[in-house]
Amino acid sequence: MGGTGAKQGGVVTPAALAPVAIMREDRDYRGSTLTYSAEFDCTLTTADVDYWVELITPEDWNDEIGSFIGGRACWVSLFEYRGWAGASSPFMDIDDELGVLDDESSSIRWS
Ligand SMILES: [Ca+2]
Ligand SMILES: [Ca+2]
Ligand SMILES: [Ca+2]
Repeated sequence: MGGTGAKQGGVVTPAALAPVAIMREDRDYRGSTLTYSAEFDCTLTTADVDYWVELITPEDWNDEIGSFIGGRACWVSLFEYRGWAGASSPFMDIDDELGVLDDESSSIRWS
């Protein structure tokens, strides 16, 4: 497992299909948007990983996310470093303020 992808066959790419998350540059859903989309809904359990991004790109979005809104029944977990390392947030479907991960998130998992 690595890079950008999905167990279910959909590929997580910005601005395609239906959103699994809309990232916002600033807290309270403000600022620029970065949309991740996929072909399938996430599975109901959060014991698996349905989609993932090993390193947030483009580079100006790394250490920039301030809030997000999930979609496709997906919950989102953010990580401080690339490769899902460092501090992380629990799976959440929406978050208006990321706390210690504000401007620090570098990788993502969806479930
Ligand atoms: Ca920011
Ligand atoms: Ca980081
Ligand atoms: Ca799941």
